Amino acid sequence: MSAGQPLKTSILHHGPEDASGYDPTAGGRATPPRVWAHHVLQRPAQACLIDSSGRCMTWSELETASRTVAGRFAALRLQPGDRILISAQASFDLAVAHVASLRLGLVVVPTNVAYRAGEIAHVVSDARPRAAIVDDEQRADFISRADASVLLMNPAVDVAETTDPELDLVSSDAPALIGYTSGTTGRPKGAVLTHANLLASLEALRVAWRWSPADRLVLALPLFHMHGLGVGFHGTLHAGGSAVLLPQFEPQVIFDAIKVHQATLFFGVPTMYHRLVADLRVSELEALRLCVSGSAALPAELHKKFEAITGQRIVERYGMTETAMLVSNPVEAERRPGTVGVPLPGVEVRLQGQPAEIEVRGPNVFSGYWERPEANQDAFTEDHWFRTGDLGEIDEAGYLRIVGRAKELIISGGYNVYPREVEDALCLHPEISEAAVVGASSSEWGEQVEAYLVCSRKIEVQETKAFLSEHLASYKSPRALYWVEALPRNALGKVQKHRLREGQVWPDHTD
Ligand code: MCA
Ligand code: AMP
Repeated sequence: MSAGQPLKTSILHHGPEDASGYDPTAGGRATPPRVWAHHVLQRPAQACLIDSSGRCMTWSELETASRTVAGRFAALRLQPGDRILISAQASFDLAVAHVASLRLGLVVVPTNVAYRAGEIAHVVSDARPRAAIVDDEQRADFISRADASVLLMNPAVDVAETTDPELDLVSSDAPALIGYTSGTTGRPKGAVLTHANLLASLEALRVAWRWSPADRLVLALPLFHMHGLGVGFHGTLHAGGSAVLLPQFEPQVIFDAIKVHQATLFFGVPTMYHRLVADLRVSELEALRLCVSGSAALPAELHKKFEAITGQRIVERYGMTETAMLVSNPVEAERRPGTVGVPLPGVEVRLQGQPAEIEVRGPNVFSGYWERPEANQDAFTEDHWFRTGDLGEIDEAGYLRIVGRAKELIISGGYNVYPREVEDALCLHPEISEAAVVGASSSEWGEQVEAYLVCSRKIEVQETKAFLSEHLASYKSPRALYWVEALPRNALGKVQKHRLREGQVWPDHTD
């Protein structure tokens, strides 16, 4: 496959479409909530969500509860187009508040529960939400310190007033989500995804993964990133299936949930598969119809080991906050370890430049970052392909392999860490004068955050961790430190990180 030649979906790989609640004739009115409404009519008494205590919520209960909460939002004068920040652990209340928001036409800004004051303040000042749903007092305080006018609610949204607004009316091109991500560079930017973007990706996944109302997903991913929210949660509602919502990833709870609730699907990041395969009960996963991995590279070795023990050939897929899902290994044709598969229905992929960057196009791809015209110019090519910042190659069978990144990004356990953000925070420490942050390969985390420091004394990991906890989510803290006399720089003064990693200039000074 030559570079520059677009790669499209093949029926051979993902198969033809079948019937669903998705109504392509709805035109400008086709939105995820309208498809979900179809399932309420089709299967009102069937389980839609199950929580960690085994409680069950049917489709009709989800409809009623989300209608009530949307009525409360409307009584508070929240209107379509208003942003609502949502930062909470997975629960029925969170699920209902999220569905209510989308049904009313609010734009959800999902926000990581590990964020500290500065990270929250950036999202609040940038997205200017009118309201926030938050399950923790400290985070509520961070939000009101950033903007005292934000209306704070807990996930139960237990406010007294309510109205009966018309729901599920927004148009396809209305924004549905703003997902914060640094993209290829800079401070986190809000990727604006419309209802149509989400719907295109959901329908592609439903077809490609043969996702049906009979499927039950064990969902232990957080509901504030595309993987757990846009794929796991929305995907369940789109397919008319059900999901067991778990607030944490804990292998024993996963095995129990699969058994007790007769689950058919599990989605996870590679760190989760790494932990599952180390557990004595791992063979219980053979009961599943499909295991899917994404958010970071799944090592081919782990893929093979997992198959040898469970008989499950994990379906690895590739996506981004800006695009939802792009490429997946097929369910019925060959699944190739070390590759992310072939484009999903409707998605086009091409490789441009040397080293070859992956560029994508399709109805799932967002049209720009929130209020960032300059960033949008860099993000898209002149002929409107989105530059992913990932480097790839396409093998002879048309499977995409991700071979590197053009962007400065570390992916640790599926969470993105931007080295620059950690370097800036480290340099706030009075005894650190310079810092260079890199991702080092780790069997558990995929990559782990490490830092090279120029400092007046030997500072230990625990100390930087305590110091950084004021500024950054704890998963961003370096797990190893190296002390150097100076950072290697080129003639223009730019730090040469590859020289740090290769240890060409400085020996390891780690304990
Ligand atoms: C937790 N810790 C981490 C990570 N997670 N450190 C580095 N990398 C991580 N990923 C740290 C915490 O800060 C904490 O440190 C300590 O580990 C224990 O925290 P806990 O929450 O108990 O950790 P865990 O339950 O073991 O979490 C591991 C995890 C989690 C389950 C693998 O990281 C996770 O849910 N990852 C998935 C993230 C995700 O959904 N990514 C999708 C985004 P301390 O003790 O110091 O406080 S990407 C995306 O959406 C795109 C579109 C895509 O393609 O999917
Ligand atoms: P995010 O910005 O959180 O949406 O993360 C998107 C990034 O995750 C992509 O640009 C890739 O670098 C990475 N990613 C997602 N899935 C995979 C995968 N299966 N293999 C390698 N990298 C992946």
